[in-house]
Amino acid sequence: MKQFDIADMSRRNLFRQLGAGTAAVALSGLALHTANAADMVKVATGAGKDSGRVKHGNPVVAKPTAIPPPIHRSHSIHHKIKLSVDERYAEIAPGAFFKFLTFNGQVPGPMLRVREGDTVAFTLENPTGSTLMHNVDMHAIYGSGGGAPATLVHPGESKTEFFTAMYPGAFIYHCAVVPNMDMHISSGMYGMIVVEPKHGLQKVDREFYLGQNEVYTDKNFGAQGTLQFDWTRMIAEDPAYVLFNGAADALTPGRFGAMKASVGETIRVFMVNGGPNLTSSFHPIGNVWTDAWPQGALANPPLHYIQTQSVPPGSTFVGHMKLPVPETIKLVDHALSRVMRKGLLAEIKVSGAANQRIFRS
Ligand SMILES: [Cu+2]
Repeated sequence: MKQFDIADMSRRNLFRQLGAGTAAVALSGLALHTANAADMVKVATGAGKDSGRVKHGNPVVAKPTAIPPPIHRSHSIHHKIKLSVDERYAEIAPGAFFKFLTFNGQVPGPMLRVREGDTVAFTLENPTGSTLMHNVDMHAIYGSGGGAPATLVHPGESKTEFFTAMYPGAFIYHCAVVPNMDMHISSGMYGMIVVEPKHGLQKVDREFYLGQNEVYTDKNFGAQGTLQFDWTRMIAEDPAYVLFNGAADALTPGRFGAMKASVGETIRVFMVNGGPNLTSSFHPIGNVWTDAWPQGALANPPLHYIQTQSVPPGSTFVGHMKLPVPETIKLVDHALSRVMRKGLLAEIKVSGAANQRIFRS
């Protein structure tokens, strides 16, 4: 672990040397997902041919605790759910800006939560200020393209589809616009819909929501300024960034804040891998997945004490962790070059009394 920490610090030092020390943003700032007038600053130069129409906005980092609560109903209900496209330039790393394509201005897009048997009227809205067409393929749906054709919206359009959540599990939703769905997902257009089984989920003390995706930019990790999407690098599956929640080291104390929990609690982590191309080897450093549902397959009994779980692009993972001792758990993709050199890190700070029987140094 020591080596990991040392190397991690040197990467942070790189940020500092690059003048990024002022980039830390308080976690409370994450609530400001919606652009306001101050965000509507036009990009002056070097941001691509459509830059004049795309706003410069707040960070796209989704707050990992801003998710719907667990469902305790024993009957079905009808939901009206709307997602809005939000294209914006935002910081991908301190001092580096990228044109994100998002649902509701956050990466991953909002976690949606329904119960098996619920019905949904789902609307995708694409504001007039957008530059591109978008849609949503939701893996929780029986129907053509997971609803992608039914929700294809040009800028200024809004479309609604109806579906019944027929089967339980945690599923990805993502933009699937032809032919550039890979670029749209890489730029942030994915999220998770949880269809809880009729009997509900096991009670836990806290829940967290993470999304992993890789971003193909023309300049490498650490470069400053405006980064352009790099199609050649995407075809080669050679991303400059691999990220949790849309920014380098997003969920760490020096950036948008670590997740927090207490000794004695059990927590649930929902993770969606947008990809578009890389499989994640999802691992909690300093802990283990006590209960693990690969593929977010909540209809099945969990596996136990899983160290590292493959999460393919276009899929999800749900896992529980027990927290018997105080520690900082680093959530990583165990393809560790992505952690050390491409920005992928999320931390959970576990506070409380030590248990010398379980661990002491
Ligand atoms: Cu799209």
